[in-house]
Amino acid sequence: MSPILLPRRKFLGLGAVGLGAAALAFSGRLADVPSFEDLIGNAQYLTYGAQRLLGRNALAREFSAKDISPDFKVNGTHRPDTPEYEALLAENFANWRLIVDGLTVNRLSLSLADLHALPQRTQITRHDCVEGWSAIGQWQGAPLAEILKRAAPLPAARFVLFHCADFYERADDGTGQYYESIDLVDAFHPQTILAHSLNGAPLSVGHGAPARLRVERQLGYKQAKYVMRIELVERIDGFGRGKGGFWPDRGYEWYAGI
Ligand SMILES: Nc1nc2c(c(=O)[nH]1)N[C@H]1C(S)=C(S)[C@@H](COP(=O)(O)O)O[C@H]1N2
Ligand SMILES: [Mo]
Repeated sequence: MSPILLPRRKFLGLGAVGLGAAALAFSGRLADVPSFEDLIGNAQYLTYGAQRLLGRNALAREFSAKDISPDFKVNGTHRPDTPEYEALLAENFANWRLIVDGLTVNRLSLSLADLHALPQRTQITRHDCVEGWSAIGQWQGAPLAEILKRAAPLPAARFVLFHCADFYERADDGTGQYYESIDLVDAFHPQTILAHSLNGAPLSVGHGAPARLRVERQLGYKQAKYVMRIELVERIDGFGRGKGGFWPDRGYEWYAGI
């Protein structure tokens, strides 16, 4: 086989999720499935593999306006209890800045107006929490792909980490700040957005104001609220307790595919 064929095929695969030229730099990494075995447990690796076979780029089901749940439960943190968050909230997030950094060519600092000025996507999807409840809501925000394209991930980047404003607990080992992470396949999935609105209104504090992740092929705990910083990293084992997220650190799977 010509050595040129394989990279080209990988690139064509990426095209299906709507990647631009920026993706070329890390296209080789995305297809490097076996290396995930080092980072996540064997059982999870099987789940991850199965999802890949079924097509990680497939879309989550979208609903119509009549399906929107009259009540969308607030779960986890209801209001981050830090002076920093209270100060941002008091100014209606005028001084909030979303930092995008780590393994990127450009470090971004985006205001809420910047987030609104990016290309937008609106989607009506179902949120499934492991605790056994679901709710359908209409989310609007900027595709994470649009944000990442502007930051331009370096070739070493493999995961996208979301640092949140809230401490869900204050554990003795210093962990407890909410965080989550996804891989680049999900990061560039067309339904993965940084949402600023739910059902046509700015996010309430309960639902993650001013911005939260929607990664629609995964469970509720992956939908990080109160996102303050998006960090591109090569490995996820250097954060929290090393499993890539607040709940993954406490026994839930890192890859929560649905
Ligand atoms: N920052 C942060 N994000 C979070 C949580 C949290 O406690 N803090 N809880 C998670 C869980 S378990 C669920 S089900 C959803 C709940 O989102 P909602 O409050 O908008 O329903 O947020 C997820 N994201
Ligand atoms: Mo949840």
